Amino acid sequence: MTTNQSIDPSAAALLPVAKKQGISTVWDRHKAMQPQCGFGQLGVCCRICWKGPCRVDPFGDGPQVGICGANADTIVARNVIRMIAAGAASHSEHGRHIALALLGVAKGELPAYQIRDEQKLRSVAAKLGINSEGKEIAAIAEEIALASLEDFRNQDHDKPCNWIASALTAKRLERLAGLHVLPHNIDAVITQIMARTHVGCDSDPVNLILGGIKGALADFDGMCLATELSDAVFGTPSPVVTAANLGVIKEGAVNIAVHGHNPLLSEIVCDVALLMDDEARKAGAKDGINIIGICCTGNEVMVRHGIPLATNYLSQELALITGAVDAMVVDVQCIMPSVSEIGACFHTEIITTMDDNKITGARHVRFREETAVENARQIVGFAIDAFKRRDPLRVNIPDFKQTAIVGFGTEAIMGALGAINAEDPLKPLIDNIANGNIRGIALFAGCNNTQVAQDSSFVTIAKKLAKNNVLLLATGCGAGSFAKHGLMSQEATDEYAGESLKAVLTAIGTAAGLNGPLPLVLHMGSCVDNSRAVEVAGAVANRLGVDLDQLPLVASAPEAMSEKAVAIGTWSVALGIPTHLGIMPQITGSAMVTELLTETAKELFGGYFMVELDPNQAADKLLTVIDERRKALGI
Ligand code: XCC
Repeated sequence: MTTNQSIDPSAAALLPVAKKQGISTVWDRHKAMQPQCGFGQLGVCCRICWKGPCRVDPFGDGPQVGICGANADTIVARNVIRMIAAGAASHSEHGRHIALALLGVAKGELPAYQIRDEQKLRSVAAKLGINSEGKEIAAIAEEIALASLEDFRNQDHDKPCNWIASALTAKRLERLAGLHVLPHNIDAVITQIMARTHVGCDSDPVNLILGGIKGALADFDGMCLATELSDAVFGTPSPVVTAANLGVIKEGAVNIAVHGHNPLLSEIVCDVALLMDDEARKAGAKDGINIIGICCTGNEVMVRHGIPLATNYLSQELALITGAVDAMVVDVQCIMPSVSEIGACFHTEIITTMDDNKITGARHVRFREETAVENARQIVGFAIDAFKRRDPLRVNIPDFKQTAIVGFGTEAIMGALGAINAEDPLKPLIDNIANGNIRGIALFAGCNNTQVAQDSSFVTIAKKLAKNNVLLLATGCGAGSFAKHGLMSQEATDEYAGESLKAVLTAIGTAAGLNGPLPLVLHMGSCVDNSRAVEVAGAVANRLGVDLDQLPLVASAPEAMSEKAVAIGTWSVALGIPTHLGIMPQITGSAMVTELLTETAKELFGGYFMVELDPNQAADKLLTVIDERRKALGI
């Protein structure tokens, strides 16, 4: 293992174990894949029809157009917007699943679930313009579920989706409407992207990219509803102290890893694990059942219930190589197919649960909301049985874990600020931005990628920004990186925050009853929870009477990998946020598309992509952008 692979100490401890046991990991496969296809890296390989594959010669010597006549600009634009469509489909399908579950709860058909946060439900109703006065909770829930599902059904092209219309500033909505990129129906917009990129359809790269931006905004809509409805059903996050990294696995417990994205399953597994704890103890597990999280399912249960996070995307296989995970139960997205093979090298049950997400070699328990408790009991039962087969001689749990204070959703941030000024919670934040104590705000999102040493770019950029008094927010596997490396602790604030940022975080944290500062990085949740950051930013913008593209706010996805990250980055740009990528996006085979997304976007949306692979320089560039914005605001 070299630091080229990961800076996570658990990886350093476990990769030699994997090697010794002849188990290949994502890093081995990355190495075996070299050199990677240059045409693919540039985005100039077209596989959209069977006359192809075609690829344009980037050096100008060979063919400059595909067999149908599509040039590099068209090919690159088509490829990237299909990625956006897939990302939007993933988040929105997750959102639809939650909306349908909320409808089931409202109708009394799903006894395993309740509305855990009625206040949130009412505030969601208000946001969507639903009058909840004098209505029963179930009736309000039904109206909200139907209004959410309307975002998948509306056929009026001039009527934007309900959630996006409720989430953005009036100025932003007007700007997006003017560019004809406001989505009216998530499903329709995704379908349009697939249709317009079919052979012989849209070949104008600008028109294609605008279609992609509409798809990215549909992605945003799906994320907003997934987040807000999940809060109503499972509870709104509030600060909780927990831990992260593979040291959260307990030798004496039945360890069940929940992995994927959708909390509908993991929430019930957590509930049922409590009920079956005795059974685990009877099977010899002196510490009962220990639920641990991976990827965004991990983030969901971490921010709501303080369930410890075992790891983020790139080291999901290493959790299995500890030899102490008895079951890995997965729902959807970001689950490496390799886990079933590695699970089979140990006693570990890999359990898939969703009809549209099976893995060859894994056990499948068909999860249904109607039978959620029964399904979860079966899953926990498999884990307990597996525990009995665990080989103690093969257990290698790295002794690394860090304390993490997590659970900073919009309400928690407003609550903490409200402890300083109850009448006007935004005032302390705005005052401290205006006087420069907080130089700006950076939202970290996105995955890990084998092209970067795992977590290294996140950690390097965050430390530099914090030193320069930038307030840090994080979601997804970015949040996982910070939690694992101890940056979501009060000690990290003391150690890494610049003086003025430290003073602000200390004042807020102390007033909010944390007995010290807020953590250096605020964990807002999973990837769909990026919508929470937009909510806070929108409130600040509204209060200042400006739009999102005027705020000293930046986003960074330094280790991005998935199609979902492409969609998120693109809506971030469309909302006016300068968005850093630390991975070379697969678009550079077209100078035109590259310019559109990094330059022209600035004029159209105020936001734009900035690509910088070196994390130190990326931090400097983000600081420059923050300062530009401050200057324009006259602060
Ligand atoms: Fe997946 Fe959300 Fe990326 Fe992590 S950050 S690798 S998308 S789990 Ni979403």
